[in-house]
Amino acid sequence: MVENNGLTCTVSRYLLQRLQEAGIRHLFGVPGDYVLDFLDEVVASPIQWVGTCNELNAGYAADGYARLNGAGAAVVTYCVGGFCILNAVAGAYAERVPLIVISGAPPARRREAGALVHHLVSDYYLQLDVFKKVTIDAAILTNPVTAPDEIDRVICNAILHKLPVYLELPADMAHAPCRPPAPLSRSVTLHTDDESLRSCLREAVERLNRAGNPIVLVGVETQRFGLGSSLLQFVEGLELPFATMLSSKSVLPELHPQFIGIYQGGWSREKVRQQIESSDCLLSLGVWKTDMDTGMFSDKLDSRRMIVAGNGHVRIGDHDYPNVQLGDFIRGLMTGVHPRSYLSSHPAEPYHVRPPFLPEESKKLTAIRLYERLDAFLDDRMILLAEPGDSFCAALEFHIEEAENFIVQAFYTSIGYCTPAALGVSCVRPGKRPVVLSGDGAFQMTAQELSTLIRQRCPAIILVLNNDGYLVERVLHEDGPYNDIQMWNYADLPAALGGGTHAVGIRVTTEGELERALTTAAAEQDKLFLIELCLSKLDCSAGLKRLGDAFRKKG
Ligand SMILES: Cc1ncc(C[n+]2csc(CCOP(=O)(O)OP(=O)(O)O)c2C)c(N)n1
Ligand SMILES: [Mg+2]
Repeated sequence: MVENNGLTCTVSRYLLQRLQEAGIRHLFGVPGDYVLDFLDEVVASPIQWVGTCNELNAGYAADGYARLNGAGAAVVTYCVGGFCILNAVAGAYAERVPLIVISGAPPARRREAGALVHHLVSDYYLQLDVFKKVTIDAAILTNPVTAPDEIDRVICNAILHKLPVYLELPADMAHAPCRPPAPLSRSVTLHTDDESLRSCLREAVERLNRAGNPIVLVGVETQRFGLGSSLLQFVEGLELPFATMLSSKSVLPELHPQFIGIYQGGWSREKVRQQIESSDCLLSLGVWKTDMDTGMFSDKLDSRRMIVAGNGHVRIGDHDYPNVQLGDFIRGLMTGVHPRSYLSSHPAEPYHVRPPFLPEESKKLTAIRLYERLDAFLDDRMILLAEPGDSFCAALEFHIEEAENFIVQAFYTSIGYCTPAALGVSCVRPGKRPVVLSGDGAFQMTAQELSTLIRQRCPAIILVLNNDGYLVERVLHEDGPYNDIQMWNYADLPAALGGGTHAVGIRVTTEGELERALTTAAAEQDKLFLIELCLSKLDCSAGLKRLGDAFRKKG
């Protein structure tokens, strides 16, 4: 009978099919009775289920996955799971990551009766209402006739806008028959107005050709919209110098001779700051002027000398051009702008050369020396994930060549993101090795996910900076007891979590020990390593020191 009506699919299978079309091969999450029927369909599908220790971590794993894959998804149960993943969804919204959340829910008969079922908070629409605030689109799939269209719309919106979405699947809908998926008719590219594009290109090309020292400032949006390769073609074709920011670090290769450094307002290296702020035509592409990217708004950029493109429009001086997508603008600039001869007048500088590192066997480990060594240790087969704290202050200075080899939550800055995100990264890029650089405080937030990394046989390298507490808070403000945390034996954790011979914990206190730990980790490619790096309580990178000085100066 079902066949006769053309209802050859079920809502679960329809959803799984669309997830696969979005490139999703793994689903992260925690089961609960309201999603078990859906999960049975997941395990019967080609999508791999990756159970995490809690839903927040599933959200972070799916976020890490989405950053490299174009979309990621997590499955949770009603409210207890839904509200646990909420912080990860808020982070994905702030950072523009297409994270798809699928939540189970009580069946219709309970909802319609207003029954007091387990996990209910107040009314049956509470979770949907809350998620509407942190997603671009959200729906409860209450009707199998409309569910396919709702699924299509919601998933396309995630991919189109690079923002999270929410789908609630009541338990009785999982096996409900529905029409099978037809080829997707929705567009997943945002619209550019041709006339607006032509006009802004005319003015931009004219300005760039007239400029004496044009520079491209590359922002994070270029990465979110996958524009790295067009951008590289553009700056190379025209031989334009470029700078990146913390959130867009490594979107373009950092050993490139046209790379001038990372701009972070008044926190930048002096030479980079001067170059950017004195350019007579700064082409700002997809820049978000966040506190972290502008050195707490200490940037001094003169909008009269700028071409600013991003978030669907272009602004040149005081002229506004709406409805111009960044990719179309960059591609348009490739014709019309005259190439420069930047390289002949600017030979590559020592900034582009990695300094050799010579360890001193029994010298106590210090932050500066550690970061110097880590910079040399990283290679193109590793993806570095750096936590807020001294980790990302230090990582900012590392030389990273490939766009996808650096992941940071530079705007939302929720500590604890990186260890679970490494799980997602490892699933989506099995040929690469995630390297997490985490403070001890950040690590303690989501440390359970080490267990899933072990279970999934992820050969991650987790570097825990053991400086006995919340150093960044100690540096930015007068210290207080709220910055202290329990001292863990971090290196013992892989064994305690059942790591066996596959997961190794190493405690490092000297330069010699660091050398041996890194050499072993590099040699044993298929094992997970947790390397505990013991540092003095107030020892930090030059970057964090600069940041602390700037904060204190402001008072
Ligand atoms: C989820 C969350 N809670 C609290 C904060 C505030 N916060 C920012 S950095 C930090 C301390 C980080 O300490 P640690 O991870 O040990 O790094 P360190 O500063 O020592 O390098 C805290 C608590 C945050 N960013 N995210
Ligand atoms: Mg710390």
